[in-house]
Amino acid sequence: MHLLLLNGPNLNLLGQREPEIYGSMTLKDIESQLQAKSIEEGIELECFQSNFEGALVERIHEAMGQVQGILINAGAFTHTSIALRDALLSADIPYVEIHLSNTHSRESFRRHSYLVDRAIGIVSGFGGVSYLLALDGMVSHLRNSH
Ligand code: CA2
Repeated sequence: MHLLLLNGPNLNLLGQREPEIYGSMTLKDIESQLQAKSIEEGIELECFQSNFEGALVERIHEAMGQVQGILINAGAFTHTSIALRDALLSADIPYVEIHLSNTHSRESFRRHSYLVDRAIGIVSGFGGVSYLLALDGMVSHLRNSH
């Protein structure tokens, strides 16, 4: 099984600012934790972060036919990007939406997601643990549907 972890804008700053909202783990910490779990499960995991919408769209295009599942924290693009939605849907790769914070307990504009209605599921509000739960959910989805 080959999975792709995508992180969107500003998530490269994790651990450096606003720890009360986003926790104190860096993106590298989160990626290492997920890599360790993937190795245990015999899964190949690639990680990619970008602050650019087009770069994320292109990474999704490259994943077509190569990866079986995408774990995505699209950051603020979650709430704005029809382009990311279109890329995910045209790639036809199952995906799980991830958020560190509980997007429903914050400003009302964070309650809308362009991705969630076509996601396998969403994990929101558990800090770095959201990513581990999303990996578990994706693996169980793929193992039970193949
Ligand atoms: O809770 C999440 O994971 C979010 O996707 C994070 C996005 C936010 O726009 C979404 O509504 C919810 C923001 C990521 C900003 O990341 C930072 C990390 C450290 C310091 C400052 C920003």
